[in-house]
Amino acid sequence: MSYSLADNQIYFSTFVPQIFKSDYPKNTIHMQKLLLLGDEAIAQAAIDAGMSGIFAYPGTPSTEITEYVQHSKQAQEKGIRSFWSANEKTAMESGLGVSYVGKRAMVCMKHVGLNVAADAFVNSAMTGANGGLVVVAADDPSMHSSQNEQDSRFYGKFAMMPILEPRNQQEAYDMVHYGFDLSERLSIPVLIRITTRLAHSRAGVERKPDRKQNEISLSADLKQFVLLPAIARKRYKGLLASQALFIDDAEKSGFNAYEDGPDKSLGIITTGIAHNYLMENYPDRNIPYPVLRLTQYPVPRNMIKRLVDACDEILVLEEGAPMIEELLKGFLSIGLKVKGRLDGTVPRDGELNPNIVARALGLEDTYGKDIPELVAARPPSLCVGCAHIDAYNALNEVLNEYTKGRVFSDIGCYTLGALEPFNAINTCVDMGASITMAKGAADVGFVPAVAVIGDSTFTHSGITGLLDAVNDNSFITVIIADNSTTGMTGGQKSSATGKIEAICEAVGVHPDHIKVIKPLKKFHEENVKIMKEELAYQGVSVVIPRRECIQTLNRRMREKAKAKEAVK
Ligand SMILES: Cc1ncc(C[n+]2csc(CCOP(=O)(O)OP(=O)(O)O)c2C)c(N)n1
Ligand code: SF4
Repeated sequence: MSYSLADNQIYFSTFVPQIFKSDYPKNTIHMQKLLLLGDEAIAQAAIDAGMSGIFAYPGTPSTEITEYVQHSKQAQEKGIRSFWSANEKTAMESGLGVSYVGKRAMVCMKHVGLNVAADAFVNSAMTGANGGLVVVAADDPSMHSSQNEQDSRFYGKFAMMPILEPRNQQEAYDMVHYGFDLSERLSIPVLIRITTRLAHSRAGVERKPDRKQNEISLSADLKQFVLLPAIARKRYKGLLASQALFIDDAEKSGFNAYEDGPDKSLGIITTGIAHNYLMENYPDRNIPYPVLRLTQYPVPRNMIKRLVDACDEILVLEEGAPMIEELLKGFLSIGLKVKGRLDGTVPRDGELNPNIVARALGLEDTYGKDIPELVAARPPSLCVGCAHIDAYNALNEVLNEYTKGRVFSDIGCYTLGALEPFNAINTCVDMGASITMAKGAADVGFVPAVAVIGDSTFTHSGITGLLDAVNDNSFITVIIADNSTTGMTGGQKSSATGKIEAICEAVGVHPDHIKVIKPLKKFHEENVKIMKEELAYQGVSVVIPRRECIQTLNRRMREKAKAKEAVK
């Protein structure tokens, strides 16, 4: 991590040792203060706040929240359910089910996962919550490991639900407790939006007392979750009326704060972690300008008005899209002078850092060093011995007989097949798009069209696409690269394991055209022959290269050896 966080430095100075993942259970039981990643702080808070279930689909930078709960002895003792769902939508709906029975649930995903969960997410604002429901979306500005840098706050605003955006790990912990209470008090799901730096940097976190889980208790209104038009219309009016309460809460909760300063030539608005970047530039903590620190939405109108009335110009520092800045500027940008991402004071894209903030304030850069060339120029690559390598070597040989550009791929480790030396794939858009894009292309005459999809991605969003292809008898070959795990995000359990052939057959793929191959060098010729035959087949065929991910295999072996050692 190239930047230290001003507020976090205070916590570090009061805190002690480095804690590693393997220490979870020990720490969660005996220590009141923990050194935690932002993700872990959220997980620990949910455990302490009486959560009954957590549902998620892995995705950087959100994955560690659910992993922490899965490793926590305290969570086990409290009987907390935790589950890697098939995708973000099923996770969101399971969380809503927990809320329906009056218990507390958390649902976690990366920002693009919210696109997948959007139907359930937006409608959950209409049903409202019964037990506390907290949805965590982890955004990835600068796209460290994502295909876009969309800002999840827009989803919260769109759904008209309260959003919490912590500045630091302690606030992340506190906001989970607050979010569950708010959700139950105002009967609404709450969105917590974090970004990569907060999710993946550590700070000391002080815990709150452990809270019991809620008992099962249904809503007094048994029609609350029935969104038939007549009911939905009433609920929508209720949601609109609640906005005033949500704003009032944002004005009064204490998470948003107005810090006055003597120089009124400029007023600064920070959102979430941007406040830390501002503080980095004032180590003595004396900022000359008034600062409005925003971490709870809807935007607190009175606080904004106070700052605007007091200052000549406004600088908006927000991580992600210029959401508040656009709001203040208005459509015609008349009157109030607002600086930020839209006028170039701050770069339009990418994450913030203390130096970007320094430049916006006309200060000298003070932090960070350039990343050494050796590290900066290091491209990602498939692990040595990865099964995807052997699958691509076979596929490339078969496709040598055709014109280029025929492989529609998906998102996972196998996407690295786009790079040298493989140059094996031609698309990567969103989870599941491989099969459906191949179908579209094949349907209009681009034959053979090949889809490459991983096992976890297949059960996330590939099955319905395969059903479309079968129902329309599209001429495609689907390669389901089965390494029995969700490799790209660190080897979580894959919903597909042990089920792929049965799923394909159930969807309607002819059993004669579901072929399992072993992606190893010694089977190369045989694998080429099978792929060649299936590419020539005029219908839907599936080839499943199956060999475990090297990383999970090694991990299993190490654990086995350790267990053996412990028995001796
Ligand atoms: C909607 C969405 N959710 C989550 C992710 C994060 N993600 C990227 S690839 C991937 C799964 C990869 O697993 P698999 O398909 O089995 O391929 P592998 O990496 O094991 O080769 C996940 C969860 C994402 N990019 N988009
Ligand atoms: S983590 Fe597993 S699937 Fe991903 S590149 Fe490495 S061996 Fe292949």
